[in-house]
Amino acid sequence: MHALDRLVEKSTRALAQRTSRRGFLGVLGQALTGSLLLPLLPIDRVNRAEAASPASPAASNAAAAAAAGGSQARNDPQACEYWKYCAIDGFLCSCCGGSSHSCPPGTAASPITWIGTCHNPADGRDYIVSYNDCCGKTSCGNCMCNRNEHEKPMYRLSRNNDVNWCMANSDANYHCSVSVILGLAEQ
Ligand code: ABN
Repeated sequence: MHALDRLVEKSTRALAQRTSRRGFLGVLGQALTGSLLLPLLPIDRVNRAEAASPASPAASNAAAAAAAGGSQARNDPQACEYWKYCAIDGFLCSCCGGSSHSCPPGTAASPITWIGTCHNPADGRDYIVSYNDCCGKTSCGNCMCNRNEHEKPMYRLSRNNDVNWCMANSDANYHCSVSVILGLAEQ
């Protein structure tokens, strides 16, 4: 017989002599009883319950404040979440001495632009928005905002914002970006 077979047989016999069938069944029974009782042990489920329904006033106040903050930002021309900025990419001119739709003094709007369609939560309508870069000064550096809703890849240039649209200006230095409403988007 192969030496390995002999070794396995010997150790199996030694194990069988050392353990009784009753002892084995006892250990098996203990293990089964333990695993059946495990789910009955007290477990702290408070966090999961709170996540499912924020019953505490503090939790619901925090949720309401976050929602209010979000809607406030959608109406703030200096916030990236402002509704008209849905496809903007650049420094907000409203943080650079201009407004959401007008270039700061000393800069000129690019005559070529990219466009987007943004939803106005105030009246529930969609608007076509032109994004113009303001040119003629070095980068403003304030309120960088990059949103890409409905943006198209580079082969649809007029729907892409990753372009310096100051390229057609006599001074092609990019300063900041504005968003100008062109009209209602027809369905
Ligand atoms: N259209 C904003 C912009 C300007 C310069 C470089 C990339 C994007």
